[in-house]
Amino acid sequence: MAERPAKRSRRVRSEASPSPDRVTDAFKLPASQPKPQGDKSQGEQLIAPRAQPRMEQLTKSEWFEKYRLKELADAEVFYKANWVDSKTANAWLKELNELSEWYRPKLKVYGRDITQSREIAAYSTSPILTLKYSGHPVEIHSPFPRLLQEIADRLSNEDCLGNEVGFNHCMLNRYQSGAIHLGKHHDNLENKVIVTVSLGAARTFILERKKPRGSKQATLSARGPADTPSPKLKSSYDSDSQHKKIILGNGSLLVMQGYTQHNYTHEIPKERRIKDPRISITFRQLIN
Ligand SMILES: O=C(O)CCC(=O)C(=O)O
Repeated sequence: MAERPAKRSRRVRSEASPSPDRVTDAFKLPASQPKPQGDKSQGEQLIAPRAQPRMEQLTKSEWFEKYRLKELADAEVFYKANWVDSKTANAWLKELNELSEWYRPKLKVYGRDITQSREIAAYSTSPILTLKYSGHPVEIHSPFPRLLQEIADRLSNEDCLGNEVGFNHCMLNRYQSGAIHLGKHHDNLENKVIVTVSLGAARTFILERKKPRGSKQATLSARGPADTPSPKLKSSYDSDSQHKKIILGNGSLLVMQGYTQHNYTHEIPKERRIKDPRISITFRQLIN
């Protein structure tokens, strides 16, 4: 099936990825929200709703010292291989494959609907969260399935990212083989932290520095996340910091935060020699 051409325009947009262009508030339950009914199968016992996650950025020094890709200027990207062992990763892959919510999202390209080659399944912690992807509403299911909640809890454990780094949205991407790719894009700039857990076939992930308008040595103007000031970032435009290939292995963890989405695009290129499937679990923090 046709995929959106990666170089259609000089301006890289987030359309290749299911980034939201409208998000309604998922975190504050409105006054009209019905009280959760809970599981009444055992007497009148009600299950308390899960507390909404805290959604801060990763600040743990261990991650900055051990896992940060320091060569990427003006970005905070962390990579931890073997976050879980291959047995666990394979079991997760098998279970997620069986979810019933997989579908192929559509993109609008030059006014025409194009069905993407990869499949997605999307979940949120709150049923009132909505988002659109290239003009199409994303099919979001709520709450997280048990396994995804378990993985989110592991991420927010003190032994991992820490309990202030929580997530209210999760998108799965399924690449049936290396012929399936995801074009160059950046994610919605309001995502403060994006975490990718990779399961199955190892795939290449390319981060590429966005070219500032005008001269190569120009100062790159970047807007910060919604709740931070908007500094002018000096672009250190040397070759090392422009381009980075990472092989996302089975059971690995990739974290992007800070100004990464402002300054870099990312993509999963085609690798036709790869015949096995891969699922990526991307946890995000959606904010208005
Ligand atoms: O599959 C991946 O690792 C990349 C996913 C991605 O770039 C995205 O969801 O925006």
